[in-house]
Amino acid sequence: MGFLRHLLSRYQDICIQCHNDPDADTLASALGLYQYLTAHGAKVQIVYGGPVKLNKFNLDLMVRQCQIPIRHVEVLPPAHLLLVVDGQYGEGNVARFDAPAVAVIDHHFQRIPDGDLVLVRSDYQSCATIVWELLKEEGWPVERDERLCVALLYGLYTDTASYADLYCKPDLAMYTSLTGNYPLLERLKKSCLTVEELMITSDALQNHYFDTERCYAIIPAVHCEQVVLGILGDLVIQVDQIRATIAYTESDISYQISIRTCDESIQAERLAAAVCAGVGSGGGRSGKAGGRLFKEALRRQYGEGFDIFAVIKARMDQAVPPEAR
Ligand SMILES: [Mn+2]
Repeated sequence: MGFLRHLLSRYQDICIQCHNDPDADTLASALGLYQYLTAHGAKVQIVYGGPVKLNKFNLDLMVRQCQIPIRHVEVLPPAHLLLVVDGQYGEGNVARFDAPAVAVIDHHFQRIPDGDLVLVRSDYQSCATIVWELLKEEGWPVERDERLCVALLYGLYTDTASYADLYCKPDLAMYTSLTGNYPLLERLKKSCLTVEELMITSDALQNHYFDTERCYAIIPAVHCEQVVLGILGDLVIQVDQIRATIAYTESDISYQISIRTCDESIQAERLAAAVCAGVGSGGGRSGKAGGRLFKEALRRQYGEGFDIFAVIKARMDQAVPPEAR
């Protein structure tokens, strides 16, 4: 029996919880599950908690146009099952609510014990892709619903730096399967940066490090979304002497990275894999790559007070050969 059928066979009153400060991926995942579960007779609500209320232009537009019935709560409404999406129960970015039963669908590093209500695929680049696979498994015709297609694609888009860092097979499969001509998606894609993120971008450019021997750049960005890292990399890789860039930012349990290369002696996906080796995962294709370095793994390897810049620099020095002149 598929995961969703299994949920439905046990629970008919379900509260879907998005992670705090919801992003497009958690919203898309919630919508997909909401549609399927309500269509099969369950009573379903979508909520999120935490101090920050949805206020970004693009997410507001997504919520309205894709009709995602999400609301902010301080107290969990009564439900038989709490279903956490794009995050894990008990994690810092998921407001903790007491619930009679908890299920989790997520694509981050697994920090909770396995269970028959837990589905964590850490190698997936977006939670939307996991939901898409679950819906397909139940024969749900995702592609017939434009709102849902747009939501799922936008979740993937924002979690993979505008698809640029897209490398994982299942994520690519969803991309190929759902891609179409959606005016709403085009509008959403061109609304990824907030004014604040524009400032983060300019700060990050200001603070870049340029290695003159190996001709690569490291671009540290204040907490931002993957899409911002991609924009930074796409810009800095165009600097004449630079052969590779790595932009990174801190999120709650990991560091996100985005890599660009333009020299055939340095392959982006190999560089991402080398930078993430043993402490996370990364991959990519044709000059673009992304990945994550998990803090817990970094602490194990480098000690409590590790310096992320030094770690990344050491790994870049190892992986990027000096330029042959
Ligand atoms: Mn996600």
